[in-house]
Amino acid sequence: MSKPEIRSVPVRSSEITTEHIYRSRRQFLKARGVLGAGALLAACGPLAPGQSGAPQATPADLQTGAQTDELDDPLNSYEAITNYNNYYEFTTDKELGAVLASDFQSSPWQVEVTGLVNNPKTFGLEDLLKSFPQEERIYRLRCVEGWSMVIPWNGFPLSALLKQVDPTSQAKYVRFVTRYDPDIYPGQNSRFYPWPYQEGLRLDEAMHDLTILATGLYGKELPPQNGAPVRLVVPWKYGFKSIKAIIRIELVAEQPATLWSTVAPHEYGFYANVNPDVPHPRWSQASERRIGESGRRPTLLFNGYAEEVAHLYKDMDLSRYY
Ligand SMILES: Nc1nc2c(c(=O)[nH]1)N[C@H]1C(S)=C(S)[C@@H](COP(=O)(O)O)O[C@H]1N2
Ligand SMILES: [Mo]
Repeated sequence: MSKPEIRSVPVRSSEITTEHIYRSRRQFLKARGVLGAGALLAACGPLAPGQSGAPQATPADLQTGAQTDELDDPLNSYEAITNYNNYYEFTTDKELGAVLASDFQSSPWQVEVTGLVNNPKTFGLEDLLKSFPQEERIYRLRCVEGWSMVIPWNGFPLSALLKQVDPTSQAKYVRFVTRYDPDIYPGQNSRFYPWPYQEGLRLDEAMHDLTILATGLYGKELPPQNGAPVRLVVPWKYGFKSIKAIIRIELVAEQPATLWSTVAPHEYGFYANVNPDVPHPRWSQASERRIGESGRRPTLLFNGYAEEVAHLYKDMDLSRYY
């Protein structure tokens, strides 16, 4: 992977005040990793794009680490995010997903939301885009294998969708299912995995504001290899929880089975919260390789989102769950 370049924007003395005010506002917005699409472009220079003297944002600027997450780490490039993937329905080779998924038809697409809900509903992709205001969320994605990226997703909180279907009081968990069709997904011909890919969250995790359904990245529609047309993103958990190409969301009473915990229950738990102190049985989780960087960096508890999510697990022994 190529190293992201940081472009420095020359600042004239007359602009210093503007720059200062601009930055503090941006720090504030960044504190939650939330910036609108306009802010994404504005982040490329001290003046708004289009104002005289302001550098125009170009697609290249969006890919060069000109913007950062709330911990001040540069975003990974569009190139890196879309050419280094885990998508076992297509391939187990991270660099082949982009190639093998390129013809995937993600339209038309429907997501059935069903189970223990008062208003079961099937959403077309257009309904999802229209009914729920799309936001940008800049999140770290930490794969259980020990690599990570910073990705600017577009999408909306899963809680907004769940509120529409109105879970009953029996609903305690949410189950997510990826499409099953071995004719289009070559990997689903492998008998080693219990297809279709399934994942699950506890209802309070699913309702947490950080949990989103992503429909795009870098302001473009979601590429096939990243889970088009709609995928889950749960930034404080290992990447395998963030299931791609969802066709069904089911509210259930019991903890659902997941693909990875069925394949290897001692290696991939249901909770799978990022935790540097709980090693995977075959490797340490204390550090990680940020794609685009050389060397390793320390892994953060809950992937750096502890302040937001630690309360969800106050009754759990964190050393037992991963
Ligand atoms: N349906 C499905 N979802 C999936 C996977 C998969 O193989 N199939 N891989 C998971 C894993 S292991 C990771 S790390 C992330 C990778 O997401 P990305 O390719 O967008 O970076 O997707 C997750 N979601
Ligand atoms: Mo992963």
